[in-house]
Amino acid sequence: MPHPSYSARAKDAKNPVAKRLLELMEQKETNLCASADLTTAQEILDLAEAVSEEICVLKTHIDIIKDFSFKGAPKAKTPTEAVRNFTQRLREIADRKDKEFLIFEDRKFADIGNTVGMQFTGGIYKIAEWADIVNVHSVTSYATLPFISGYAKTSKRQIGVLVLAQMTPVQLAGLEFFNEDYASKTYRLVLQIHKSQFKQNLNPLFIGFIGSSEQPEILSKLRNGDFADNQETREISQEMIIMTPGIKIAPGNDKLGQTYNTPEKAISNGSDVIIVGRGIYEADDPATAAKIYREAGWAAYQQNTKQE
Ligand code: 5BU
Repeated sequence: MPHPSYSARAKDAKNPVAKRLLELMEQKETNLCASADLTTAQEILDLAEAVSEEICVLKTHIDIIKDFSFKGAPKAKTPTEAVRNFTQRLREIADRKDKEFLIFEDRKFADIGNTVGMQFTGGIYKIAEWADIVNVHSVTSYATLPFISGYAKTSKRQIGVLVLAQMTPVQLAGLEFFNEDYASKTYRLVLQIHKSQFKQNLNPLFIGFIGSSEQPEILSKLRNGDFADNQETREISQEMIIMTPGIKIAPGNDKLGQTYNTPEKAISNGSDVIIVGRGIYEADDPATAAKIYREAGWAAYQQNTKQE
């Protein structure tokens, strides 16, 4: 079944980050998120520059960076200042009008609310000051969300939260943790909170899910709202943006269990944004690789979208 376009969904999106992302995807004609899993600030800034025209989102793991120095960085007296110099520079690259993209810190929060509060706003990373999007594990989201929600209400920065309904890899030591029951519970929890935040005139925090194309039937159900218990919920779930890691043009596995599927498979089963790490940053020419992934993702989107 063809899906509504990103721009049609942008009109209904209640979270400003979701709205901005959907608009940006349509304007830039890209549903590609590059995952910058590099360990020096300079490499990440170089990658961000190289791929900025091809992407709608850059995904980071701030806690894998071992060196925060970069060319032209102001002098930093403390680790917190060194990190802030880097995140400010990254934001400058992300906010350039013609090449804009959003920043997604893939922190996968999973603790009690008080601890997540400190992880989100504090430490040396101060994620809340620079990330547009963060993600949380569904299994602890009941505890983490009130904090992020409270922060979003008082802060001027807008934030969107993705919840892990699935993960890659799905199988861990032969046990399937991320099954249909897990995805369905995640969906129902997210939609329930999303609707109640909206009805209370709060900015809903959720913008969608992490979904895996390793289990395409579950991904499709997330997209089509098949886990909804009524029509209203089903319709609202069209706003939810599904992002999918584990993407490579050549499907397969890595040595540590990561599983790869193609951009076409992810998008045709209902994903909105493909997340590509090593397929881009390990390529001889990351800009060209990003262009190839962007074109593959965009062609798949056009094939699976209702013509307006
Ligand atoms: P890769 O090099 O394309 O395999 O990198 C995938 C990235 O996506 C990497 O940063 C992972 O931490 C991240 N990831 C994932 O692989 N699976 C998941 O379910 C989630 C994130 Br959420």
